[in-house]
Amino acid sequence: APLGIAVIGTGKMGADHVRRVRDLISGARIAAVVDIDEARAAHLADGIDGCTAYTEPAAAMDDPAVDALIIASPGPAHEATLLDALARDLPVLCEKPLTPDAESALRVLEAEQRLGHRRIQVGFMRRFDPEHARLKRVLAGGELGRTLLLHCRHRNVSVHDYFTDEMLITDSVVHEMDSARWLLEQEITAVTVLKPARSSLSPRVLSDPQLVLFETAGGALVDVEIFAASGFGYQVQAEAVCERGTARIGEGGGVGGVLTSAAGRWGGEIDQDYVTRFEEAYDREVRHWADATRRGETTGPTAWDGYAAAAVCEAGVRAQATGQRTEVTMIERPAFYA
Ligand code: ISE
Repeated sequence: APLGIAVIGTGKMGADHVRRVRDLISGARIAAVVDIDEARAAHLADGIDGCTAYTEPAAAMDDPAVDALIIASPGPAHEATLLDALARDLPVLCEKPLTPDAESALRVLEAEQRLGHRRIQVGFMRRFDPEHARLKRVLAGGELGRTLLLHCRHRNVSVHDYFTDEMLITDSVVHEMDSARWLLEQEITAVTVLKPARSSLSPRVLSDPQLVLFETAGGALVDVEIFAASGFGYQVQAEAVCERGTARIGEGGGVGGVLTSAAGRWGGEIDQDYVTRFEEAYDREVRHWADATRRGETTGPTAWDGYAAAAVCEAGVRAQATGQRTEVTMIERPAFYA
């Protein structure tokens, strides 16, 4: 029988995962959708054979048709849902962030360790992006030598009115926290945040753009430009500066990176959104998770990766508020996650 998946939280990302599982993932089906907005869940469920709508995550977990969960609710709701899922030994693909802070992430880590086997894959989708995977292979191959610097740019077209300075760190730069840890295979030890003059075009509550600097355990430096209301496009770029050369991704505008010449201009289109820029990454991520789950395995980014990112976020938020270089506090990596 196909893997019965419940998608919890049917906002932009959750609804996209529902469509993805329904249309693209063989061996899996949407058995349930959950949203606090009852009408929204019911409307989504209506279009899918054998799919039940719920307003409570636990009710979906107790549905015998549900074998596994995709959590795409807002970050603050994740901890309770994850603990309920672990109590039932249900496999989970949890959108980032694992939880919004290190303390709650640690509680999730401890619960998974008590269970005795991994059940959580965290949705750091960049690890499944073909460009990021190629960069990872180049750096891991060792021909360029050690990576000394990683320059990152992360630009969104715009953000919701409820977006805050803090969310620039916890919602957006959290991706660079994971990709830097993954690409460099080092933990992040300290964070500094600098703010240039704010763009007069950015939402009034936001100091945008910002520059976030990570120091790593191996002595590398990572600088991240986060520009949430760039107005022009969705861009994620990275350039590793290594002892014997550089490696860089994200130059094409996404959308296949086609370069056109016409009407006295050259260039190409730029993606406007992460749902399209990382479409292939999300497809590969969910397929990878569903396939592993059907084999009874859990692979991909771990709850430890989610915890480490949460610990760096905490330092980042403090660094942003104080203007001071802030060291990251985290526990030693448990052998369970070695
Ligand atoms: C959003 O939540 C994401 O995860 C996107 O990848 C990121 O670019 C955006 O800034 C976040 O708000």
